[in-house]
Amino acid sequence: MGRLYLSTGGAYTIGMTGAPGSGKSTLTDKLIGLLRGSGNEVGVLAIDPSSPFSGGAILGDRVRMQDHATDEGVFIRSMATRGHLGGLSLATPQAVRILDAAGKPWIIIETVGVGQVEVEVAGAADTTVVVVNPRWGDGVQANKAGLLEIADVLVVNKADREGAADTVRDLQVMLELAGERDWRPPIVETVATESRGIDELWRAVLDHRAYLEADGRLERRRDARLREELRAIVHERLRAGADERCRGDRFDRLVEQVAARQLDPYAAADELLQI
Ligand SMILES: Nc1nc2c(ncn2[C@@H]2O[C@H](COP(=O)(O)OP(=O)(O)O)[C@@H](O)[C@H]2O)c(=O)[nH]1
Ligand SMILES: [Mg+2]
Repeated sequence: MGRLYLSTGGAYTIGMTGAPGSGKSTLTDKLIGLLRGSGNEVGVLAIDPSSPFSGGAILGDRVRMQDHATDEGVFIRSMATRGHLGGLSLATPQAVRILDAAGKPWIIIETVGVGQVEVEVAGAADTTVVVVNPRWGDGVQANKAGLLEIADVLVVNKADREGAADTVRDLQVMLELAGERDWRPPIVETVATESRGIDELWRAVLDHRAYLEADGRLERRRDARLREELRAIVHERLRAGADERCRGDRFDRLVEQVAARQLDPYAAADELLQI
């Protein structure tokens, strides 16, 4: 991973997040089609927070994007989040980095926008697209989950269903209440299954990219991310080191001494932390 890093930096990442079933994979599939149509290669990382053995969503993603499965210009990787050392927040940038080093200029990261870590990971893309559906309260749910805060582009997918206009209005009101921002997230209505609104969605992504690239914002965003990643790596190593110290004979002996009131736990910790 260390060596790969030096060959990275060429990719632009797009995060797709929202509730399960909101249409992220279908939208991703359409965006892949659009990008391939203009000769661009694409890497896709579909992150499923459940176990690889429960299958469900991962199989769903595969089925949804199978049109592109045999296209050499597209690389789709489904990734379960369990079993990764350091969890999602470390595993995702690593996986993105591989696709980046492989020369994919566009990388789409699909994550379920449920849970703090998932939302953080989704917000770590260059452009974050938040997908909601026309359902009473869907926008409110997204707001509660912190998704509106990380949204650069808002999508009301399944606009073929009743209430899309109401949901757009709800989102507008919530954005206004959230106060002034340099970038006002555009709201795009889509019907992914019918490829409707996909061009508008892509236009919104490109507009946001142009905005970021205009005066060093993209660099600052990426710097902040690197800072976070470096911090996470150090945390992870220190945590592993701590686990290492908290087992074995020396640890057992100290526990006994603490239990016998010969030593207090703080002094025992001091001793464990000495080299
Ligand atoms: N009616 C309608 N159904 C859609 C639309 N987009 C996706 N779906 C369906 O919604 C379901 C979930 O879609 P999927 O892309 O797997 O959602 P994900 O879990 O967010 O990735 C699938 O059955 C899709 O066919 C849409 O715009 N309109
Ligand atoms: Mg999906």
